Amino acid sequence: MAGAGISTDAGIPDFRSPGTGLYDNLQKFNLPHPEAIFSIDYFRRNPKPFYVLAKELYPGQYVPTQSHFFVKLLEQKGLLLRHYTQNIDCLERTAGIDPELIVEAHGSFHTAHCIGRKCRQEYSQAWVKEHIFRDEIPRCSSCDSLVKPDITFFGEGLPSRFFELLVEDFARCDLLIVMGTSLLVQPFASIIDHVGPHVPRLLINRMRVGESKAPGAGFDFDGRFGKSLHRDAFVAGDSDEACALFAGHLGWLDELVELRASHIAKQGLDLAK
Ligand code: CNA
Repeated sequence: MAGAGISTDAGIPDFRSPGTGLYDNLQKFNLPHPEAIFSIDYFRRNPKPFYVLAKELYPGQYVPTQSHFFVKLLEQKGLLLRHYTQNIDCLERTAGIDPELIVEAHGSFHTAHCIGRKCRQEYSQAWVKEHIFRDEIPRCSSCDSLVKPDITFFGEGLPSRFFELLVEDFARCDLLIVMGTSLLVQPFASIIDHVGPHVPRLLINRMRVGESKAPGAGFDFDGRFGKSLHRDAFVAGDSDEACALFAGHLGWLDELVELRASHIAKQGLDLAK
């Protein structure tokens, strides 16, 4: 399970990191509150701030991080059951992870729809992108309502794929890795409790998050609710460093470094620039 923290080293700000997170840097939009930029009610009234931000963060301008390629490596080793991400930056797809193995729990820029209540016409990513980069608000050619990328805003339901795969996947999971998320957004945050009671859970994050307030609800790193249930571990720090550390212990470090390097070479990118 992943969140915005696995993409910060690619240069995409997360929401809640103090100082660098998006929520501390939205003053120019004059919003009633920071979450408004991703709220469906506010978007219907004033879509411009979202589209300005979408242009800045648009997928395709960033290189996946070591953390994304660690997940790709798990796939190559036949160890990845599924990658549940809250991210909308499409960097998992860019890293070459099989889309069948990805659940984009908060949607993505990959498709878009008219938000007219009766219309719901689908639009391609390319069509929406053209508008965004011309600083135009995309509007439906049939009903003139706003067209919005299929990312899940506050006030909207999660994609059906999330609920369809969740039950079976989490019942089959034998190690849950959670990286780069504050675990504050529901229902995503609570699914850590859907794995079996003895399945080890590893949190890799800059800070401890998602901790138990009651037995069986959240991480219990210190065994507060009984040593027999002590199956949670926390690695503090950057997810890229932690992924490199684990890859090293597993004897995969060269493969991990090579995966990212060959992606960069294939794309003809020069990261020194
Ligand atoms: P968040 O609430 O901003 O939390 C991010 C967490 O990651 C924090 O606890 C940070 O301490 C931690 N963190 C930041 N950088 C690193 C790093 N390099 N290594 C390890 N930990 C790090 O973001 P969440 O994902 O928890 O919140 C869910 C929202 C954020 C979803 O709805 C996303 O769509 C949304 N979002 C996505 C992106 C993206 O697609 N890249 C960017 C910003 C926000």
